[in-house]
Amino acid sequence: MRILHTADWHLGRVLHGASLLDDQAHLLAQFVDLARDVQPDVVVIAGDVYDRSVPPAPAVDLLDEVLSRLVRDIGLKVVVIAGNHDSPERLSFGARLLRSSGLILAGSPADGLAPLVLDDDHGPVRIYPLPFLEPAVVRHHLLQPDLLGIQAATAAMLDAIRAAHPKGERSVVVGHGFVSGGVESESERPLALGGSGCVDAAVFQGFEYVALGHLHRPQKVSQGVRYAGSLMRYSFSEADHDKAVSVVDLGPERACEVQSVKLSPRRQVRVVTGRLAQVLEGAAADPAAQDYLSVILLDEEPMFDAMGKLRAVYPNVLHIERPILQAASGAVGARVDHRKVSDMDLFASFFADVTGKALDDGQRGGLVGVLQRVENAAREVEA
Ligand SMILES: [Mn+2]
Repeated sequence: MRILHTADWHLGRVLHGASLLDDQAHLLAQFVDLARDVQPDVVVIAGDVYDRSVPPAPAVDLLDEVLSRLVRDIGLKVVVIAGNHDSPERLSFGARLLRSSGLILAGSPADGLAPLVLDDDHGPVRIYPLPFLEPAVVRHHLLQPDLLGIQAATAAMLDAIRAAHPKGERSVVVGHGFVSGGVESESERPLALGGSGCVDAAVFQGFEYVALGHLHRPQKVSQGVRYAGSLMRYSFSEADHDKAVSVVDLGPERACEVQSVKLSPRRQVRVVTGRLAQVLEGAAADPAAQDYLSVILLDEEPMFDAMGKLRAVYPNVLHIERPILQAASGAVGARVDHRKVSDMDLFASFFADVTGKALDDGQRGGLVGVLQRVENAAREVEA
């Protein structure tokens, strides 16, 4: 039994003002080719298909095209679950009609109890599509008003699945959430305030494979419990992630074999560090000058229009960071009322903010002269 596992496509995502839709389409074209090549028994997309509950129309169009190619053109079975970014109702529009075509769209916890049943030489395999679980929705669905928190809600849903699962048959769960032991990045939206969004990996005991979505770094949490990772890097905090999709081969026994396949992004999301002059100079020999960049500038001097200069050579610079300014503003500390600060102190603080250094005696002396001339000029105007 072969499963092609992917997650977190976040279609329609905007990174620092740049729409990533063309990049997503480029990667999904490769994904469709891969699916045609490896011929899985099922493709699973483990949630956060869209970036927003009301996705932009071109994102809906793209998903429509990719799903039609997989299901209609190649004849594959596809299981899609809603993640915490998706609207369960909108994502599962038409689900009852589409199921007979081989497309399973799961939005409600009830869908988790309606598995896709597949067969191979070793017998049946049941694929349980469990969307992101809101505890309130699970309480209502299972009529268990005392279920509090995502851990309890997930455990209860999995118990219901186990109770209905025929003994001796193999089973796969598709899920979306934060399973403890996984490593986070900056672009996953917290599932619950205060860290209670975490689910213990032990609740998945007994399933042959658990195809997870939510965490953006591809990773194995425990035996048979895996995050496929996101389609591409969705924040600069993911600049060290090697994105991939997982080809999972499930044998007759518990063990499964996983192969990671990398897709090639049209533009990479990465971080460049250096002084402005170095970065500008390096750009000429950079074959990937179209990448989406965050540039960390190490210069201490004030600079004019760094973004304009960088974009002349790296057109897709999306963000500039200057550690020296952050350090300086940290040192200035609490906000003060500038009307109560002398001109000298106000300028000294501005100078420290921009350069990270205090005014030296010579500079202070020079400034005293300038301030005096300004004051004299102002007095003359008043008189
Ligand atoms: Mn998510």
